[in-house]
Amino acid sequence: MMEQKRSKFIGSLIGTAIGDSLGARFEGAPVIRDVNDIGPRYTDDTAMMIGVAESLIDRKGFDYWHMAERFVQNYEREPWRRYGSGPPRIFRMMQSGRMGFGMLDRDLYPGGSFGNGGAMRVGPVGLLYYDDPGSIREIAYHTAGITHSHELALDGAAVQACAVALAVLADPGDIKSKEFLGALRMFTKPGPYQEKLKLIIKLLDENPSIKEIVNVLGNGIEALRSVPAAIYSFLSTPDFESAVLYAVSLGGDTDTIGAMTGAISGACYGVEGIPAQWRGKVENRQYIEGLAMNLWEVKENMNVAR
Ligand code: RVK
Ligand code: MG
Ligand code: MG
Repeated sequence: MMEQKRSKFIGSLIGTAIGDSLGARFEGAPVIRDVNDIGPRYTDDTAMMIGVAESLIDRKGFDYWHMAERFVQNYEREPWRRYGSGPPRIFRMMQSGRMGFGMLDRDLYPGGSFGNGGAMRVGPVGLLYYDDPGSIREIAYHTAGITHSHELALDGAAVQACAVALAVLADPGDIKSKEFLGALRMFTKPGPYQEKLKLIIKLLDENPSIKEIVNVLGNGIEALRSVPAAIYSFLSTPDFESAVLYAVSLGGDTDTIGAMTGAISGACYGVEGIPAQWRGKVENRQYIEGLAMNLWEVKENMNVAR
């Protein structure tokens, strides 16, 4: 049982990098030609997920300032990872001394950013708190809020983190989609995300075309138009490979929908469920898998301390 959970932690982090690298390769490409040929590099989605994991491990839980500083340091080291337009500007504000009370994104966008940058990196929060929905919501909000304070970005991060947590709890040999969605809906606040989850229940019975899925769930850079697409990609497919390929085939923000689908699917199927060919090609694989093992150890120690 313990071994299975540990494998799920590794699967989720490496799954994020695979979905991101595959999606980055095919961003803007109308047809996927060689599905095994994942891109050589992951992008900001994985780089920021790594920052979240590093900080949770270093601090043995969530520490706002530590995580914010880690985001800035990781960006400084690798500014070329194709970040969204907001975060680098927020990092510059932080470097000029404006740590403030968060909400720096409100200088850039009215009401804050509703981009998917908060949701794309939140997987490690869903892993560390997979058995604690209250902490998932609180820490997903705080983690996203460093750069994304719009309600739709915060709720998107919470829903994505909860999907990762439910995937940790799911039996990979017997995923019950309706139960999974029922639990996710119970967790989700009434509003636009709950509406999307209701639509997913219906869509799963209908076997719709990609065009319909994009029309109904979206494939964009907004959290509300990408988190539901990732959840659908996971639930409508039987294994890790088909989930991530499906996510990328939706087009649009392919690296991010790929990364989020990879985080959920990897947390469900575990590292054994990930094709060796993909796993072997991921940039910084050993480092990312090491982080997952360290995160698992933090979780085990939390359980002992309880
Ligand atoms: C390049 C109007 C808003 C908005 C608001 C739009 C990487 C803006 C990753 C903004 C992901 C974009 C992606 C992204 C992650 C957000 N009003 N428009 N209130 N809030 N937008 O800048 O980290 O790919 O057009 O916060 O969420 O792979 O440029 O960045 O695909 O959403 O970037 O929001 O981006 P940002 P992010
Ligand atoms: Mg990206
Ligand atoms: Mg993207």
